[in-house]
Amino acid sequence: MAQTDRSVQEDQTDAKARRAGGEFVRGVSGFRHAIGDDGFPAEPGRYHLFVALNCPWCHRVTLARSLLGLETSITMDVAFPNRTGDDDPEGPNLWEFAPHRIATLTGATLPECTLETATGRGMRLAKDVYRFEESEEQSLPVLYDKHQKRIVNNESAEIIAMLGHWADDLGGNSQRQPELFRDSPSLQPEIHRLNEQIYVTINNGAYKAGFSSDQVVYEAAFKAYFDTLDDLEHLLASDGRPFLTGDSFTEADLRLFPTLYRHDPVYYVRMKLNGARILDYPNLWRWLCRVYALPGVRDSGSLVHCRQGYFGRSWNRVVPLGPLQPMTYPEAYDHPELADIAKAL
Ligand SMILES: N[C@@H](CCC(=O)N[C@@H](CS)C(=O)NCC(=O)O)C(=O)O
Repeated sequence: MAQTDRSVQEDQTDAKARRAGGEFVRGVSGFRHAIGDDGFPAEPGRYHLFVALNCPWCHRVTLARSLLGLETSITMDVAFPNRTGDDDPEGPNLWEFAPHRIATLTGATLPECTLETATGRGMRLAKDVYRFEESEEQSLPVLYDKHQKRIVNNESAEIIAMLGHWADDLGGNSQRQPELFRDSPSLQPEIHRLNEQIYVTINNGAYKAGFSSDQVVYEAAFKAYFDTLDDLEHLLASDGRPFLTGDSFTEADLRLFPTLYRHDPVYYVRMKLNGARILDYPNLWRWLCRVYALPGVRDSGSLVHCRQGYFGRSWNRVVPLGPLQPMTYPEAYDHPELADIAKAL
């Protein structure tokens, strides 16, 4: 069996038994074509993304799209943050393109949500896009070819690498983030090491803590999550580097951001990761504010969608209002100095 790249996906060994034992085990994405392969040339205006803004894997992809200046040449549809309920004729837990739906958090529709605009069939569900290719899958993100009306790939780790590699051919501007996906040999080993640690203990680790129904699994995931936050805090503190591998923003930073962006306002409560706030890690907090200030990052995500999505269904649709101290989020991400205040307290 091929060796699992643990920076991309979860090891599936005994997955069935582990799930039965209460462990959350993430499945593997089935569509793994690549731009540049036969039939998928790198052309501006040809590709489309299906995403949900509460999904951290989708956030990787919207970040890469914005940071690489691909907002116009790669179109995008946004699903409603709460998936279908038990009353849906197609069943529960399905991503729906339904801009008319009302968010309980705001009492209004969400302006970012769209209908499905790429297949030419106005499909209601992401599952319908898969079903058109006789697939039972239903996850987001999806990279779609509007010319062939086909799914290219549904693995975020591979989608962001493709957007990085073909940014200029796709009509973007790779010079906006010169070190992003530039494969500089000197940085690659450290980027890969960080990607694997961050995927296993932070990106997927948060779900293992929040979605597992076994205390031992939860506690192991909780410990691994905060051990890695400690490691990263020390890494940044070691020489005051602005980004994880040094002076440049790289893929390792891009992969860490979606989880830390969700930690204080969502995961602290929803994933039971209440060991500390990111605000309690002065260097990680300043890193989070630094990345948030990069051109294209602020608009690549939405905490309204995150809060509505993560609390919408399993929490009786009642969305917690906090945190309010030291200030509301995401406004707090414009204030790197808050870390010093938090430390002084
Ligand atoms: N390995 C995939 C994971 C994608 C994923 O699990 N997405 C979630 C949303 S956060 C999803 O759509 N889950 C629904 C499902 O798989 O049924 C990636 O990174 O793209």
